[in-house]
Parts: sequence; C-alpha cells; structure tokens
Amino acid sequence: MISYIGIGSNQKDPIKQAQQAIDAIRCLANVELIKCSSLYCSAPMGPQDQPDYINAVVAIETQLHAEALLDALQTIEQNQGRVRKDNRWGPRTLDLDIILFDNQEINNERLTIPHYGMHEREFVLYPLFEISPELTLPNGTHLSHLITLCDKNGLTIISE
Ligand code: ROI
Repeated sequence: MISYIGIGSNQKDPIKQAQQAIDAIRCLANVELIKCSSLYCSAPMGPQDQPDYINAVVAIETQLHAEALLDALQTIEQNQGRVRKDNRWGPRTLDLDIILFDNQEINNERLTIPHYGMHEREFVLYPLFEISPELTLPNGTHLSHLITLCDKNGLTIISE
C-alpha cells in the first residue's frame, strides 16, 4: 500500500530536521521509501510571528496499519526533540502527518485521512504533485485539479 507523509519544520535547523526525518523514515521497519519531493520553503500558515517552514512529502510502501505507522512517525518526532505543547498553530521542530494512506478514508480519535487541511495547503499539494502528478484522492478528486485552486503563496524549492 502506498502512503504519503508530510514533513514540516521551522525550528532548530529545519533543513537538517527534514533530512533527518527522511532518513529516519527510510530506516523504519516494514516501510520502504519510494519517493521524496524536493525540500520547499513556505510562509507560515497560522500565526505569522514564527519562522518560515521547510516542507516536503515522501511516498512510502508499507504493510503496517495506519495506527502503527502513526506510532512510528510520532517516535521519530519525539526523537528529534518534538515537545507537544499547547501549540497547535505554533512553531515545531518536526511535524510528520499521514496525508494519504492507501486509498482509504480513516476517521477516528487519532487519525483523519486524507489529512483535513491538505486541500488548502500549498506546502502539501505542490510537493505531493511533484512526486505523484497523476494522484487521485479517495473521493475521486484529481490532485491536478486541487493544484489549480491553490495559490503557491510564495512556496519555493530549496533543493532538488
Ligand atoms: N505552515 C507551513 N508553511 N508549513 C507547515 O508545515 C505548517 N504546519 C503547521 C501550521 C502551524 C499550521 N503552519 C504551517 O502545523
């Protein structure tokens, strides 16, 4: 099953955080890293009094259940110094989100997949489109269509 993971950081050397996260995902048991987007620099969504973000999306192949994958991703976040505070829209050293999981729609206490905000987040849609331009969401929406509705908002590639 193919899944897509969003990576975001705007603290403590965000480029290094993103690269380290990609390496950690590559090393996960029962997970095969298939593709990585470029790293992107994006303006913060939410409060503006925080640094710009580095964002990326990776495609993985896994037989893990979504919850087990989430556990593994949260362990990576914690290993890289993520402190879960009351900072829902605040800066973070590392944020790993399951954007899409197979062709499944999942809604439970821990997971909302597809990721609830992906439609309006240029820093998710454009990296996703880079690695998977033909992608269709579980509800049949084409990613290429969502891209036409989403402004780049200054999003730039920082490394190939
Ligand atoms: N803004 C950007 N540009 N990138 C993110 O990854 C990101 N993550 C968040 C919030 C605070 C919503 N803003 C973001 O969690």
